[in-house]
Amino acid sequence: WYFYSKQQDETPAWKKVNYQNVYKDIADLLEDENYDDGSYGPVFVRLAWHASGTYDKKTRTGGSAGATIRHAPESEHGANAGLDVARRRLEPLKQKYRNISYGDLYTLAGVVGVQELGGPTVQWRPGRSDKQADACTPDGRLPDAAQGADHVRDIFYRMGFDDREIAALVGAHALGRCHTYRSGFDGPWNASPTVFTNFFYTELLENTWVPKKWDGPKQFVDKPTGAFMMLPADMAFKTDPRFRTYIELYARDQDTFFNDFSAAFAKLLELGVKFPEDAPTYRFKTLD
Ligand code: HIF
Repeated sequence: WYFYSKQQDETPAWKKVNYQNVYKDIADLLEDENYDDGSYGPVFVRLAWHASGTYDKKTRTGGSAGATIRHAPESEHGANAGLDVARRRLEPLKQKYRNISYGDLYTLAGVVGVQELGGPTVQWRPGRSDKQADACTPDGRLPDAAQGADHVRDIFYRMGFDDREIAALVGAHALGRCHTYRSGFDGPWNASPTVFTNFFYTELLENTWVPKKWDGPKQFVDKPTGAFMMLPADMAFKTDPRFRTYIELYARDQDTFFNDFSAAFAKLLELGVKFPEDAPTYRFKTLD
């Protein structure tokens, strides 16, 4: 009996979780007709990305491993405004699956968001372990939407991405919208913000984008409808010649976009994580 109980105690927490069940439970949390465009998927994708995108390859700090995004001061960083909504939505699952780490829960929620909204399968591994507030990253590691191509490159090169990967990631702005009470910007990027498509690229290339006339921060709207938006940082992908090559590729070839996005997003969620050697790689089935 002693031997048996000792064995049990030594099973690492991450091994005691059925991740396909967690996937299903997160998927069941997505739909809510009273929230935004009817789905928490987009804000889960943003949570997973902001939890991960603090990584700095030189100092090997940041990334999703510690889930420091849930602690102040990181939770209060301007770039993270509104993500408390996503964390609160997921909290009951942390209570239900006591052995899951927040880092695994938040990144898995991003995978669910992408897949359940019609995007590609994203490979994912468990085994992140949470850290306390003293591991919070400094403000300024996430991109500033008011800036252009140089800034976007500085931020994503720091994480270890190249131009093609950055251009593939930005297609996620087909999902969701900007909220004046979160970022100050306003509106969705296209007409189907709860479906994962390559419309970010097609809209960016096919529309004429003009500065929005308003008191808010500088952003662009499509002419003539004004229904859709682009951030100054999004516009950089159209004007920068090296980014633009990939934007044109992904606009005409949705399969290549899906493949490249899947790889780049999986890489993002793993930045800085030291996985246990026996952590399996999951390819989750989507719900029907
Ligand atoms: Fe976003 N992003 N992002 N983003 N983002 C916003 C919303 C979403 C940037 C700025 C913003 C990526 C890159 C960049 C999503 C996913 C990803 C908002 C609006 C801003 C300002 C927040 C709000 O007001 O609610 C910048 C400057 C980026 C560098 C180019 C990633 C590639 C596109 C890495 C990525 O995956 C998603 C999803 C949303 C929508 C959230 C929602 O609540 O609907």
